[in-house]
Amino acid sequence: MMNRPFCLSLILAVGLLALGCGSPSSSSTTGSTTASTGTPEKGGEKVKIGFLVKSATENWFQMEWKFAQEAADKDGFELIKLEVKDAERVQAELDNLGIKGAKGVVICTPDQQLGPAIVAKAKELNLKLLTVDDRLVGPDGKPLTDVHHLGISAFDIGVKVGEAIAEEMKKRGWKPEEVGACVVTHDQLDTTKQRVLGSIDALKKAGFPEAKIFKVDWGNTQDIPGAKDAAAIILGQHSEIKKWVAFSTNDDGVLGIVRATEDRQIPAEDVIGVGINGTSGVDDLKKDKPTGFFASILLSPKKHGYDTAHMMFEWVSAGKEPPMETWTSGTLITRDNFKEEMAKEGM
Ligand code: FCA
Repeated sequence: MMNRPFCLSLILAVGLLALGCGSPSSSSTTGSTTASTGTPEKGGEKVKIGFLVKSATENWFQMEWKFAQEAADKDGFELIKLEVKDAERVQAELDNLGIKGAKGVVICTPDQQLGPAIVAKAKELNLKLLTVDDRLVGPDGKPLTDVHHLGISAFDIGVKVGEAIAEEMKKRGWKPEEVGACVVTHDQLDTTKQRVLGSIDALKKAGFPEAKIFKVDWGNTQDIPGAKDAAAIILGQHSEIKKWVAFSTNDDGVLGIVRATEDRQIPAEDVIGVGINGTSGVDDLKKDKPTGFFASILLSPKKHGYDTAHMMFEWVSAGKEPPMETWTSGTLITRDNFKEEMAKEGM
């Protein structure tokens, strides 16, 4: 039997908890946001969900966060947005989420190889885990298929890029043998490898000679200046080639290649660059004068941001498990249709 003073303090403690006292204070981490409406969790505190991305400066991830925040505002949970550039940040921010009492995390990892470490940490902290964009892999390099994931159909989207390039080459009357393909890639990241393989496959099917496809590694910091430096190497090695097509894992890679062609005074009409994402390439499509950035495959940051955050909320608050795998597709956008297509995606 419980003694009377202990029993009284227990009742008091339970009462205080019910009033929301003694619970962890609301977030003070940089970039974290508290939704303003919605249903509070038991005890007066909102459900907390982390949304961790590998780059806070890339437009794509800013858009994912924007849409994830819309889900948080609608569903009434607190979204904690954090950038995780390396293994150390991933561990530290997952620990922070644990301290804050978060119930789940959506993550685009900076390194797929962190798979087992992320899974172990999430388990230790009792965080439900959903990966977005870049899939976790195990020590054998194979995807961790028991971790819920939402990503793009990488190979198929790469094919769309290759087909768009081949079609535009035809329209411009280019002969495949007079053209070079400049490809900025990072094969260690599976989604990148698949996208590029898809584009190469489509180009080869359209008669593009494999020997004229020049690949260069983007390195670990995948930004526009990095892609530009990488592309400059290829363009410098093949100054005899006057017409270029350009593709990569995303818009930033292609924008880097296009900027490198501009540096070498290659006219915009002699360059056909097709990106993926739509989120940063659109800035070139908006310019008055066309650049070498001809088109992009617009993905859905809404599905990748809103849907993942909402699925996580449903999982932690109502036990509704998301599908193990969700694969999204994309739509070709050019200067002609980008406004309508982006409006359809809420952008
Ligand atoms: C990867 C890329 C991003 C975006 C996303 C869907 O994470 O690095 O640019 O394409 O997949």
